[in-house]
Amino acid sequence: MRNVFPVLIVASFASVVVTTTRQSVCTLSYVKQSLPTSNFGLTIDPASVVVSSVTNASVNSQTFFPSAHFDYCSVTFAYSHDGLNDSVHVMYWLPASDKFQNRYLSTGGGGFAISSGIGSLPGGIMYGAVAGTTDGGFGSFNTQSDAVFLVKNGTVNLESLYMFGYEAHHELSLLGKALTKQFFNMSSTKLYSYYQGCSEGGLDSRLQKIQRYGNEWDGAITGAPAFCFSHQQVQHLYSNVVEQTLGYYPPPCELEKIVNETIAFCDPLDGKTDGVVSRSDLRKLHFNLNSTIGKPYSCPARPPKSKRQFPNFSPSPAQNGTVSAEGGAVVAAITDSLRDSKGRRVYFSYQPAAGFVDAQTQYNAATNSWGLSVRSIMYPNMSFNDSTTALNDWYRLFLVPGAGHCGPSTAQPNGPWPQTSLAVLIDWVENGIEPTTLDATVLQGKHLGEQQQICGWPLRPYWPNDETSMECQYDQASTDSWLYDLDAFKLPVY
Ligand SMILES: *[C@@H]1O[C@H](CO)[C@@H](O)[C@H](O)[C@H]1NC(C)=O
Ligand SMILES: *[C@@H]1O[C@H](CO)[C@@H](O)[C@H](O)[C@H]1NC(C)=O
Ligand SMILES: *[C@@H]1O[C@H](CO)[C@@H](O)[C@H](O)[C@H]1NC(C)=O
Ligand SMILES: *[C@@H]1O[C@H](CO)[C@@H](O)[C@H](O)[C@H]1NC(C)=O
Ligand SMILES: *[C@@H]1O[C@H](CO)[C@@H](O)[C@H](O)[C@H]1NC(C)=O
Ligand SMILES: *[C@@H]1O[C@H](CO)[C@@H](O)[C@H](O)[C@H]1NC(C)=O
Ligand SMILES: *[C@@H]1O[C@H](CO)[C@@H](O)[C@H](O)[C@H]1NC(C)=O
Ligand SMILES: *[C@@H]1O[C@H](CO)[C@@H](O)[C@H](O)[C@H]1NC(C)=O
Ligand SMILES: *[C@@H]1O[C@H](CO)[C@@H](O)[C@H](O)[C@H]1NC(C)=O
Ligand SMILES: [Ca+2]
Repeated sequence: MRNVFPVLIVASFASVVVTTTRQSVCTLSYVKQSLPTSNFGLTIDPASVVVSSVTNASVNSQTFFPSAHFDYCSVTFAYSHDGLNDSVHVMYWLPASDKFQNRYLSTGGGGFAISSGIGSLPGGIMYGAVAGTTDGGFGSFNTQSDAVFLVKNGTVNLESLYMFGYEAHHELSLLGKALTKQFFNMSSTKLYSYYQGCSEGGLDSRLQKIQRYGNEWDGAITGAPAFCFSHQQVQHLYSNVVEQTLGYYPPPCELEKIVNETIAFCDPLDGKTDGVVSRSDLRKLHFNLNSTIGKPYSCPARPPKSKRQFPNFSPSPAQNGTVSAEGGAVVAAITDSLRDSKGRRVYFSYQPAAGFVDAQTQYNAATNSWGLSVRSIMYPNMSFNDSTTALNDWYRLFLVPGAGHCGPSTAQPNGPWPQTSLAVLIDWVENGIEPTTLDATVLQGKHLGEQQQICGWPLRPYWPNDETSMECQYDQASTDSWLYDLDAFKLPVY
């Protein structure tokens, strides 16, 4: 099992594997002598260590990093928890010595995947960081936590659950930082440590880990955190519950039409007609869903595709019709979000103009529903402005206009995407440069490559005069529309 990983790496980048003079430290013997020796309650299996040197690997521009080419040393090994007969695999990519910039990065996964395999590692290497990923002990880097959730039917595998929740990433960082220090002879030099992940990768467990192990990282990027996971999963079911309760199952084309109409109405509200709803809050205040009722829609048939190549693709017939009152009512109920029988809110829903993916047959796309649990928990007795100022000292929220879940949205292609957040975070941590706005790039469509800025909460973007100069403005009604009260629960929900 363990020997497949380096092969994967080489194959995916079609790189030449050679050991150069410059990377002469990328050898089995040097890595073995650099392995962590501290007693973390973990035992590394020396026979499991695999090392390979890769030169001039190239990656194309992706959601979380721009295109680049670089050399790296790939190291994988397995460890077990003392007293348990288990086996957890970790993989680290180490930059060439002359590119190393005293940084370490742990990378996260999404959904029930604890990591993105090698997919996120280039994003660390290109900033001179050692980048690490873990399999959580689930059996392989492709095995997700739900596959090992049960020991037997009815019996939860608590070891796997804790690993998924917080242990595996804690250990990944412990071992990765120790390896980095030894490998690069750092002794007393400060090693800056980071985390980057999205969705589950930003999950409350990762936020929770920041609470549990406060000194573990110097900075973390938790994109679209899937926080209050249990409640959030229920929210995912809610769209179908609405459809069942109201007895109306809107054709996907009808929902798409409602989304398109919402985008068309809301796009100019931010002062710039660019196909991007930068102020979804203004839709909440100004858009009446009922205005879509009666609008004609039509979508072509989706013919069947190869099951092998497109396992998640389901064919559908051509659809046409007009938006119905029932369709409008379903969308209104979904947007209002899940409430208990007394009308108290359980979780928040999609931001307006997001696609209604849960309402359809597949899960996962646009949410943009970032939450605010942190401010009121940390600073319960401060005014909104004071607590926000205190919070911004160490925690900043950036609402990405028109984005999908953990990536740009095809429905709003001109929207900006923060591709280089790690560089911004590094500048904040290492150079004290506070990100009042976040650098972003348009990653698709006719404005591909355009640089934009994203406002830091609670300020919101607005183009007051012409479409070229954006202001980050404070808007009380907007702020209020973002403040949710999860009052269905007596205790704070984490
Ligand atoms: C590395 O690869 C890039 C293309 O991916 C190429 O342009 C460049 O010349 C290569 N550099 C070296 C040192 O081989
Ligand atoms: C430990 O696990 C290995 C492989 O999974 C197995 O071969 C071995 O018998 C186990 N040892 C004990 C003491 O359970
Ligand atoms: C698991 O247990 C439940 C409850 O005993 C039973 O209904 C179900 O069929 C079992 N599932 C499998 C896959 O054995
Ligand atoms: C660390 O020091 C050892 C001993 O001096 C040396 O052989 C090795 O190349 C150094 N490692 C790096 C990454 O420079
Ligand atoms: C929604 O807008 C997209 C992008 O303009 C378009 O491709 C799609 O056909 C529209 N859908 C409907 C139902 O009008
Ligand atoms: C939309 O129409 C429904 C049904 O006629 C009505 O109950 C609801 O109040 C309307 N919503 C708004 C915001 O006008
Ligand atoms: C809608 O579909 C029906 C039945 O396939 C067809 O007769 C009609 O022409 C279509 N209308 C539009 C506007 O495409
Ligand atoms: C907030 O105020 C309440 C009531 O005055 C007090 O009991 C609580 O300790 C305060 N909390 C913090 C974090 O200061
Ligand atoms: C909060 O701060 C904003 C500017 O950031 C200001 O416009 C607003 O008046 C302040 N509100 C209160 C209640 O002080
Ligand atoms: Ca706009």
